[in-house]
Amino acid sequence: KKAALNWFKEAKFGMFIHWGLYSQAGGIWNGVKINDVSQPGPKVAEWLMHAFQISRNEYKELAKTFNPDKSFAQNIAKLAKDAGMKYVVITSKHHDGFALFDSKYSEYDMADATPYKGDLVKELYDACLAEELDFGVYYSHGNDWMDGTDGNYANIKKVNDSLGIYTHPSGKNLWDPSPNTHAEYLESKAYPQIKELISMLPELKLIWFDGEGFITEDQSFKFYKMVYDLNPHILVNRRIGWGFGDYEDAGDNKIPSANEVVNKYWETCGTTNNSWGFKSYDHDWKSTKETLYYIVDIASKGGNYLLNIGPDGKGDVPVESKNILREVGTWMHTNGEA
Ligand code: FUL
Repeated sequence: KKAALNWFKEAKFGMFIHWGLYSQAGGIWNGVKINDVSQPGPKVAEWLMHAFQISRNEYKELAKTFNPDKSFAQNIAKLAKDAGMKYVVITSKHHDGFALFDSKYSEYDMADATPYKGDLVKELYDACLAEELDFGVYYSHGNDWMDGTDGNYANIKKVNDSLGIYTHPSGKNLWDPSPNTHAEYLESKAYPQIKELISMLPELKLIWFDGEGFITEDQSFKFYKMVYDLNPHILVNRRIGWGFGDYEDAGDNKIPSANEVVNKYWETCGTTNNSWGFKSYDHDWKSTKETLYYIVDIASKGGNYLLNIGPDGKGDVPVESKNILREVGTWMHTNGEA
């Protein structure tokens, strides 16, 4: 772990990519903007299924039209490299349960359910290594609206409440839950998929877990041990749950003050507008200046900045995002940081 933590400490600047079936909708469903729904929960575009309470069968239909350009992986790797980034982290499976890779444990994935029929995670991994960029995957382990039913949610909340631990108030599929238990989902999908990713990606640097409010301490530990046993060089983030993370998370879009930095190894993840996934009508972009301020302030406090892009359904990155990254890259190269 020590070598991996040293790598992380040096990396400073990475690219986060939120991309999946929801990217095709751009935050709009049947003509309604996600910001206009009354359903409580985040109004970010990757929460489409949750916000509109789309049934599992209907949501699955989105896979039939998910057919991005073949140049996606190359384009993204180049964009990250030119921006002076050192690592790339992509949503291998977000809360909607769809895997961007070819999984033996679910048909609901890029290879089996889409006309693209490929493995986008592997393609991006190869493209990143070719650009000498390091590679990580985001994986929503605690939350899976397609296969991780919610029967357990009430129990977990009760236990958490008694321990004074916060449980996300929403975020479970209570409108059309899957028939299995949450523990069955972990055994049949989440644990095996984590193993698949690790064996498929021998140079994997980190796994960015998410959805920690929904799993027990034993389950968090099982994830931690599984990763460690298969490849001890892989780092895991705080959101694996229950204090097992290798590095701290400063909170979304949050720059901690110097006093708030409690761990030597930490990261801030941030958006370029106000959504992680592609939201066609969100034009509230951070300026290049503001982005540079984030990079420098976070680096000066010893952290890493994981800056997000949300490509659309075809895999195109919004032009405003691309421009920010290009200008940041120019600054990085001029100042000898890349
Ligand atoms: C959160 C998720 O619910 C968001 O969709 C996003 O992935 C963010 C980085 O983490 O927990």
